[in-house]
Amino acid sequence: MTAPELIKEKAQLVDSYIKSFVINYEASEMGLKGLYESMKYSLFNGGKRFRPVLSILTAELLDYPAEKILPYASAVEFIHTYSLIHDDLPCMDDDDERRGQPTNHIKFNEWTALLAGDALLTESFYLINSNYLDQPELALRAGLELSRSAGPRGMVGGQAIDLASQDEVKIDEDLLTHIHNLKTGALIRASVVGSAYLAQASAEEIALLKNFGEKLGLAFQVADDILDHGEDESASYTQLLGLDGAKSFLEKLSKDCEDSLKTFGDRAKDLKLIVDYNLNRDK
Ligand code: GRG
Repeated sequence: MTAPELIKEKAQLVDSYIKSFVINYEASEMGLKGLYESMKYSLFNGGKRFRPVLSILTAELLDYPAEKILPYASAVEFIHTYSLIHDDLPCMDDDDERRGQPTNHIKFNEWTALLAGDALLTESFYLINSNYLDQPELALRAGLELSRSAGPRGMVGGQAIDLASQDEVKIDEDLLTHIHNLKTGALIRASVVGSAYLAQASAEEIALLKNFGEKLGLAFQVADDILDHGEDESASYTQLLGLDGAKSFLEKLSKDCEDSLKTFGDRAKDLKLIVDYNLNRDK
């Protein structure tokens, strides 16, 4: 199976699960109806589902069934979706388009977009807390990993440092890596590690997967910078290292990812496909 086929197959599982979950979003009250429409709009407008697919592949590597990890995988996607809605708001990036379509606040309005993001964030923990009551300790560990990765110690922190440093300091490679490890890398790492906890991974497996998730998270951002080369004015790896330098860095990170998977042998073949997909991705 090729990487795009694999991603498509697993992304369909995520889509079906999220669809079955948002069926609960039936509301007749006007304000609530708008809020739910806005949440659904951003959940279903063409995301690649990279993070939840990673959660599924991690679970499968550990012989934990895909269906059982779907609530956690979807929780990660809910957080990712919220972050994009808020990132597009006028007070942040002020973008009118995402994935070739109007951003949430353009399609609805600013307060609806703000609340849709808040609601997606809180729903992510509702998804975890309501679906893993049969393994409470592991659910707590997964929730801890996810909340750490999404909040001030992770994505929100990275976004804050990024915004605060834009006009003040010249961003060097160390600061750029720090920002991206938090802003992009942490959630990708949590999509792997939280899933590994729920799948009852051993301490040794968790350590290897932490390293894998961290390297893949940064590799995802470097690949993004390479794709955006020439389009974006903000600090990036291509700006700091040049296009060829960024490509070599991406190759090095991809090799590190594969090294952390070595112990798993052939069981990690699907995760290796994802590393390869990211190395060559065109969107
Ligand atoms: C607003 C708290 C808060 C955080 C925003 C994620 C983020 C932090 C900002 C988005 C801007 C950006 C380019 C971040 C880098 C991470 C990244 C490449 C996001 C896009 O992820 P994809 O490619 O998106 O997985 P799709 O559209 O496929 O879901």
